[in-house]
Amino acid sequence: MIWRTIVVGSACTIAMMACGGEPKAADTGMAATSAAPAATADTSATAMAPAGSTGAAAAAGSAAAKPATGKTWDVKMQGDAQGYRFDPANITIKAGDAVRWTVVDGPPHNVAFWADSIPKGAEAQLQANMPNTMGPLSSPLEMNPNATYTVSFAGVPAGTYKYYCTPHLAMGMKGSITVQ
Ligand SMILES: [Cu+2]
Repeated sequence: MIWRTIVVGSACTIAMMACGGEPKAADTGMAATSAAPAATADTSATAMAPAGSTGAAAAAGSAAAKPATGKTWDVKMQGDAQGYRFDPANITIKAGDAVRWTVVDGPPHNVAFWADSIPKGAEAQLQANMPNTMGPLSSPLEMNPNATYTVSFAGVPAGTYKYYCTPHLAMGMKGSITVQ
């Protein structure tokens, strides 16, 4: 009786879709597997972050960081009653500008670009322009209010660079930078 209550309760809490949707999804093994990445993203997301970029990451080692030559744009990293978000989420900058992300509340936050969303040929230089990455195109986790992370967009192709916060991707914390 007690055991049954716990199993049903946790499956509904962690994976509400499974409870409301198809009966077959109630299998506890499936529920645990699908729920785990989102629920524990802050510890396990590093390994799963940008898919399919192993080869490009190796090539990234050949690029040297290029410092910004233009303006620095500020983006806040927030998590409060209104949700987890980058503010502003979408910005347009010029080649050679930099973007500086600042933790306002709700850390840990980070900045991780989808390798398959950025312009062709951008990956090696972008990787080189990202300090202290914890994975391909993935910044370290910023733990403290007022912590900043700055990326130069010098030497990278024009186009749109989509990114997300690894711990809060499941909560919709995403943004984009369009380089003109
Ligand atoms: Cu975040």
